[in-house]
Amino acid sequence: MNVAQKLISSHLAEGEMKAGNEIAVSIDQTLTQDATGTMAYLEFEAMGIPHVRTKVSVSYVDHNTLQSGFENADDHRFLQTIASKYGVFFSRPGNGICHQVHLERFARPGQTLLGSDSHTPNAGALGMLAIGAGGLNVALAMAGEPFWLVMPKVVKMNLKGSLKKGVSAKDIILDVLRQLSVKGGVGKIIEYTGEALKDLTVPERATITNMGAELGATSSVFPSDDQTRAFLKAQGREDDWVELVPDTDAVYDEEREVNLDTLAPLVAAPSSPDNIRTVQDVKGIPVKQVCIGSCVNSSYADLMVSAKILKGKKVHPDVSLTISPGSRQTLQMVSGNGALADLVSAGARILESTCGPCIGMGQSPPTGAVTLRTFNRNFPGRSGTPNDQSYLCSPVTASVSAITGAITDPAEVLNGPIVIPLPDRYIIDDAMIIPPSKEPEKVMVERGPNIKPFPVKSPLEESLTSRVIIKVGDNITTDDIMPAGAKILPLRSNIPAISEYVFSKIDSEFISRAKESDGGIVVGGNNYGQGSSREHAALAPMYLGIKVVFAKSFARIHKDNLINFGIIPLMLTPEIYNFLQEGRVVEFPSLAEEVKNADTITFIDKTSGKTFSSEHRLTQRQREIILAGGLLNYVKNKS
Ligand code: MIC
Ligand code: SF4
Repeated sequence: MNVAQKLISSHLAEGEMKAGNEIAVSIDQTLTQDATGTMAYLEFEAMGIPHVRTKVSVSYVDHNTLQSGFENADDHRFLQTIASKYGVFFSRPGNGICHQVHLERFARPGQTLLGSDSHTPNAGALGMLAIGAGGLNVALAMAGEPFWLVMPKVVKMNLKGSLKKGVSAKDIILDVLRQLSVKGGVGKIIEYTGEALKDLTVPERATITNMGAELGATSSVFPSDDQTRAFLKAQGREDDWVELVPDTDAVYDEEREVNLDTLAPLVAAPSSPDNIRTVQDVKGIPVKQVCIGSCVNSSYADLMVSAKILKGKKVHPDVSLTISPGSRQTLQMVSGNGALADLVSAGARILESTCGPCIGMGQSPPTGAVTLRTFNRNFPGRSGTPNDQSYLCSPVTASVSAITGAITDPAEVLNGPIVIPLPDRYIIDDAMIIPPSKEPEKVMVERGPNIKPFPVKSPLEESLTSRVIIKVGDNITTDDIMPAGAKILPLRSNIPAISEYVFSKIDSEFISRAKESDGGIVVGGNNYGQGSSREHAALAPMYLGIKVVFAKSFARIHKDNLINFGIIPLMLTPEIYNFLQEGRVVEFPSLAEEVKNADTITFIDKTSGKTFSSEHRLTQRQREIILAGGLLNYVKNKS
């Protein structure tokens, strides 16, 4: 078996491990972050279970820390008190980005992790099966339920050779994105092997597994080997180490490779993480902002690389350079050894250890300007500036460019490779991780006025007549469906309020049409709903009365979220895609009956009387969830 199969088989709760089959895996650990966590804990609370049933569950606050009004502060109090009551560790705001802190302090080789954030596979760097999912799935995992997924294919990604001057782990994953595109990982686990692994540290591996999310992959995983052991030892957790390597005769569904010897520094050009160019291709483009940080590139080594490059230099007068350390541990390390002083003296603006600019929480770039970011997503407008020009790159490329004021090839300007050895011992101080209460019955959950009850849906109607109220193209992201940013993110606990922003960035009339027709139908292209795990991209449309989403294909997490909230995902042929223009009214005469017993759903165009049918591709379990009106109803009906 390969590593992915070993992890799945040791956690298999139901089903057969054959690619394409629906299987259930038991979950050892969960993580939530504040922007998805408030809903996840409201959902968990609604299940009436007194204590989480996982080995470890952690609630992080890292997205919404701007606190420009009472909303975020109220959410933080809610999250802290509910964590304490139900047996969840609480990582306080300021302690760091969930994926970075989880890697440092909790992730364990051989275990499973389900997180309500799409970059949860970051922990796959430690030989863990780590999967991103909607908040409701994470709530169920906290309740001890296994997680259902389609058994992925396993891709062997062979890393040959070794990294050369100016080239880093980020360039490896950008190369994989060049090979596979933002939909090439759907239904797959990417497993890394090869001679290059012996030199790749766990934080470097995490850069690679993190951005597997941009491939649409179910997860990404590295073996657990000597590098893993060294990292855990430096984190004072050597006892958590177990070896986990593929069998010598392991079989994979697909094989690919990246040759590190010939790899050049790369960027993802605007506005998709798979729009890959070599830095050589784009060098010389003037840059007005450089941002170093986010869960993909904010480790101790990432910041040290920047500090080494910037030491004794000054940031270009046209560039605003921001640094967001991934965790308090990282910040303590670089402040203790003087590297932070080098960054400050070069002119860097030091931000909190949070997601910050990655999710549009401040630091939107100037109009028309290029922003160069070490982040993982450059979806249109995500930075907060309309028509933004956001390039993604490694900390090495970002740092050399911050000095020159233009995109610069580090392979050309550096004298030699910059090697940052793994420290023998990281600074270990878990004071900002609060363990759950020993007297949970005494804990009062605090709820501010921003926390509104969870909306419930009724069972699926027998028939439906509805209007197409929006038609979009390929690769629509959850940022398009339910934008984030400093104005909208604080409303994550308030579905009625956040619903007002559905599709607002791409169609300002959408909401009025949805209200006029009391809901409606959404028509999308390929890879609909790529990106985030935010269930709000399904929950808010459900609240608006959307019952059906047609698409040529769906991103995995978003499709699950639609089903979880009782919205039917229907497959489109190119012919039906062309036919379903905005404004068309269609009738589904036997909706519930067909969801229950048929593989296709019939619908009739009200103007021409023409009849069509679309595949739903729902498993038996998913059919029942849709019929019940969503996963919460389904679970309640079962118990
Ligand atoms: C993101 O990177 O888009 C987020 C914000 O981390 C999301 C989660 C969210 O929307 O809260 C993700 O990737 O799942
Ligand atoms: Fe936070 Fe950005 Fe990572 Fe999402 S991708 S968890 S917003 S740092």
